[in-house]
Amino acid sequence: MAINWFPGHMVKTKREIKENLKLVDAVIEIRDARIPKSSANPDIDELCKDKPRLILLNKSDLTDNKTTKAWINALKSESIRAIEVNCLKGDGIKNIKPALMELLKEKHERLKAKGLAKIITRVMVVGIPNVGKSTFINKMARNNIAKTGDRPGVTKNKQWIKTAIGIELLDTPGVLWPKFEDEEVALNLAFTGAIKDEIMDTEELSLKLVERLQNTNPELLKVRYKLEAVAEEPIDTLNMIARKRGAIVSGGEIDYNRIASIILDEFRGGKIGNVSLENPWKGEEIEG
Ligand SMILES: Nc1nc2c(ncn2[C@@H]2O[C@H](COP(=O)(O)OP(=O)(O)OP(=O)(O)O)[C@@H](O)[C@H]2O)c(=O)[nH]1
Ligand SMILES: [Mg+2]
Repeated sequence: MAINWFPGHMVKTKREIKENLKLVDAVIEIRDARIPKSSANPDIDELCKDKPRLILLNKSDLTDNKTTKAWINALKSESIRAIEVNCLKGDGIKNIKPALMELLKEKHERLKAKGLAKIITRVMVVGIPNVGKSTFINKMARNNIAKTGDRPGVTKNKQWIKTAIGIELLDTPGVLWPKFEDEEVALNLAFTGAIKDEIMDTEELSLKLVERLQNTNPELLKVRYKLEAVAEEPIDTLNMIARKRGAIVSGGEIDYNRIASIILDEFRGGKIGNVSLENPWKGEEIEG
């Protein structure tokens, strides 16, 4: 499935991230907890490699909890500091300041030794589109300042926001990278809403999602769409779902466009259930 994901404004955002890094003490990178690996932008890695960085696995309310915990531990074993959060509700938010202060401890001690008291900590918030960067900032600011939306590309310009805990945050537009090596990564990004639906074949995407879910979480599909069983072929499962939901045009044909948006919306909104699309166990699944 061909996905053209790299609009020109992302080049500009990358340039701005690079310029603004000089102004900040640390970076908070937000990833989607359903896809901690696919939502890790290698360009952000490269750009931010010299700054203390805290990773937030956001939308943890939509994942399988055990898998998210395993991701946090897997990242920890690579010396990457990560925290799971739900920025809509605020779960996990209170752990952010202590983690940041820990990351900046040496810097603060150096400043103190020079007799300089650093009061304000400036942090740039980065990540791929639609992961919840602006929602996070609004939660920290305790009032809704940054514009948010259930689609990628809502934040168009950078903006500084003050918080009540001595941290200033810089919101940035979401960025992807120019080349996905792996179709699985591209699909994960598309399933979770990081890529604009307008530039994709959503009918094909919904079929790929049904295929994925019937392999990994068939029970969830069965329960959500009241199916007795999933079919062997994903297209047959999709057809059954469409009939159950009445996504039919006159003459009894399936309305693939309509069922595609139903399935994608319900998946993205967590209505199909809590699904982690990636796990940190390389190769073998861990049961139990
Ligand atoms: N379920 C759930 N939804 C969330 C969470 N955080 C954000 N969202 C939703 O995700 C969508 C995107 O949020 P934004 O804050 O606009 O994302 P963004 O990263 O700023 O997006 P761009 O500016 O487009 O790059 C919105 O519909 C939010 O309500 C969360 O923790 N859980
Ligand atoms: Mg935003």
